[in-house]
Amino acid sequence: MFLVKIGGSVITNKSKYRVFREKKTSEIIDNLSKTGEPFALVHGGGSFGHLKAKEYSLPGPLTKESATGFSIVHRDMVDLSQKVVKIMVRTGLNGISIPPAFTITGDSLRTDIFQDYFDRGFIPVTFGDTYIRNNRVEIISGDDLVLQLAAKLKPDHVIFLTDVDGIYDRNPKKYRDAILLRSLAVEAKFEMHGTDVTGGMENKVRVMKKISELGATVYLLNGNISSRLHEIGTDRFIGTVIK
Ligand code: ATP
Ligand code: IP8
Repeated sequence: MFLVKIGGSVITNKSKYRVFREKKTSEIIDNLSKTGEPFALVHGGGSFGHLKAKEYSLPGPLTKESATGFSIVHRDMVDLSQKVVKIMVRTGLNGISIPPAFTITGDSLRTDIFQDYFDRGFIPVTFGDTYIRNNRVEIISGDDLVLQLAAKLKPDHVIFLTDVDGIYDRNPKKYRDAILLRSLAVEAKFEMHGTDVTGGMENKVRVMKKISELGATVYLLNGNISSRLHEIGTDRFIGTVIK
């Protein structure tokens, strides 16, 4: 099976509040469906998550102000997730969105719910979200959820889709001579989008390495060119692979 994280950098315009990229998202869902592989889906927040989280200083202590931020970010993320599920259903895929805020105990997702739906032929969908822990409003990134789900669902392939061709030796958006790393043999430098609250590419690479230690092959490729999903495992594949 595939476990796929669709980055917020692909399904939203990260700089403009709540701008959804419906066409790009449809192409991804369509290409995933055409691989014929069963899959589970996680998506990121992009401009539905990070902008308001930053505005309300989340994560942080639970206050009147941060509680408002909690409700806004959670509402926007549920909304984004339903937009994704709507496309899935239109494509003939039985998606079900499972919000982490309902299913997190401590910092751990109730992954058995995902397994149950998957075993019955549904496609579980989850997303980076806000949740309450002790007296704090926390944020869990989609990347960290992929790690928790990978431990439970034991996918053969874990796929991260972002708006760049793979992991580079430094930020390709800033350095035009950045080199695409086909594997992770050399050290790379990472920078975050200014509005990110969950650690950007650096946290993603940390998570990818941990997932590969679980035994899955992990890929990072460009979700804006999602036809590349069909080239996974072939010589034509463009992206980064961690085994
Ligand atoms: P979200 O958290 O909203 O789901 P995402 O998962 O799509 O987002 P980002 O966290 O935005 O992905 O990471 C992708 C960005 O990482 C790219 O747009 C790129 O500019 C940036 N980046 C920084 N350093 C690197 C690097 N060394 N290699 C590749 N990308 C990098
Ligand atoms: O975009 C964080 O998830 P990510 C989502 O996968 C929020 O890092 C709510 C900011």
